[in-house]
Amino acid sequence: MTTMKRRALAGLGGVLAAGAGLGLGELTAALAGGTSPVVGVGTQLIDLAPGPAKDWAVKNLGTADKPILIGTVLLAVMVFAFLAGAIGASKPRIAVVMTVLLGLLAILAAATGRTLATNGFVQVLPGIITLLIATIGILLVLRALHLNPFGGGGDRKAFAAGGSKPHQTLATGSSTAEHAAERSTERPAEPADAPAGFDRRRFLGTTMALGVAGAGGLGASLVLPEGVNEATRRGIRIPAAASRARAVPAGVSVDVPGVSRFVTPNQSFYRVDTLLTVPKVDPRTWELRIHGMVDRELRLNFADLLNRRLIERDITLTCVSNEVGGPYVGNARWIGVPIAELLREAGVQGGADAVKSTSVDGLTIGTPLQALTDGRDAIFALGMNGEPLPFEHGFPVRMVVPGLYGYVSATKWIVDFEVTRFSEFSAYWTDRGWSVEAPIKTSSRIDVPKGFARIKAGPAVAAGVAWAQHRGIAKVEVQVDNGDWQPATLAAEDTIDTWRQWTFRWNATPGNHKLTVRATDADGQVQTADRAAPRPNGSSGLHNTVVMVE
Ligand SMILES: Nc1nc2c(c(=O)[nH]1)N[C@H]1C(S)=C(S)[C@@H](COP(=O)(O)O)O[C@H]1N2
Ligand SMILES: [Mo]
Repeated sequence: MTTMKRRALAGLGGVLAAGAGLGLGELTAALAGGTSPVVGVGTQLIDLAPGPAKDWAVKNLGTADKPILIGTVLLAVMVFAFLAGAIGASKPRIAVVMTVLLGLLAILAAATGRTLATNGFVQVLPGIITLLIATIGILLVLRALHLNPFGGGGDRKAFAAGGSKPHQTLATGSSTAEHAAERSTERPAEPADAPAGFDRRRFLGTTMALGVAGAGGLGASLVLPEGVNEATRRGIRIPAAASRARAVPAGVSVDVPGVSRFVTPNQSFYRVDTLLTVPKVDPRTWELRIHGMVDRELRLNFADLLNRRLIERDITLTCVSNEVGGPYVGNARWIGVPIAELLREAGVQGGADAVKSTSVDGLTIGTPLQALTDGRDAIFALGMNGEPLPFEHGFPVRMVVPGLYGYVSATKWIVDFEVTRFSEFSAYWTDRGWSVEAPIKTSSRIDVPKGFARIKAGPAVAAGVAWAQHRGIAKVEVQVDNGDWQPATLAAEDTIDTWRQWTFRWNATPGNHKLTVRATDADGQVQTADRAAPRPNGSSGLHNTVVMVE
């Protein structure tokens, strides 16, 4: 057998050994909980990634960033494992060391990553299984290739299992013509110090077993139901709110095709989070702990929340990462428990100015205490648009606070709520260069016409949305080319916490025209034309669109 072929086989063996480790590691994670090796490493990459890299991914990959990251991690592991095996064909000890390193990486990611609400050992168990299985796997592969990683300087010596004639002992029962041919052709062809022989039957058996373990483990981990399922979620009945949202006024939606729907359907509601897999938290075991600088610590389960006074409100959510004209804004009808009432029950102590909330995956968000107690409708939301929260949007419970960007207020999958001081902690995003406090900036967007749309000359209509949550929109104006600012027609206002639609009728003359929009909030603040990137506290600048009039 040629050295090349031998390296290729060893490389393949390395891949299958790592694959078996990963597959059974994933299965352990699915069965016992703990950090999945692939997701654990991927999540660490997200958390360690420099801010600009993350911004780039959010902007250019959107929700595909997650599958792409998982695929990249898997590919990198497989390339590394192949190299480990291939190098092992001449230096078997290195193959073992590299494989152990892979396993250690999974354990390290689990041990240092954001902690789930499980105990420490369970957390790293999938990583340990990965390390053990992958290491045993590579040892078996090397053995089938008659390579001995333990043989001191004689790395290339065959395993001496059962005597000084390893080939005969290892190849028991394989006295087929094939094997004889293999032996007789390869022996003379290889240099004197080449590894002695190759046990084809054992190699096949080993690699097949590893392949089955890897694929089986991975497959089973994917089909095993995790946490609670969709039927359970849909089965939850949220009682009618004691305080209903007021009926949405008739005129909130302008009748122009292409304008965002006033209520964003859950399926098309934007989604921003740092998770590779959506948590499926079981509401039967879920608990929220309210503690810190309070007189009485509160522990509430899901039923406790369902039994409290519920309020229902329309609130428009916005992500700080939204670029001028961007899509990360959506409006929904939320139902839940007023946060202020629970804070009153707990008794907030003097000196506190913040709440640090934590989600089930360990992500932290810092919110000014004032925004939770100043009378606005900050809620622990249980429902969104008439159904229990979708898993992607924080099931079973999330925070919603009118007027603040999501990263400082909208904790999904919340499990912990600690009254504290901003000086006592730094939250996940603040550690990554985003501002500690971030009220939503007054903004507006042109939905129609789309950029570079072709329209007919004559009477034309532009339309879109504007938002300045918790202040309200007072005015929207449109500028054609460099002309005067002209008032747009505002649709009816639902509440000051929701976005507002607008239309603008103009007489389109042939040629290219630029339409620019700006909003003024109810405090009289005119949306600034100064361009700012989303970091550190939200984009600013005016949205414009160019139309081609024919
Ligand atoms: N647990 C958790 N909550 C989170 C986030 C997150 O990454 N993890 N992202 C926040 C951000 S940046 C925003 S804009 C909103 C988005 O909520 P949505 O995905 O339901 O639209 O959730 C917030 N809550
Ligand atoms: Mo966000």
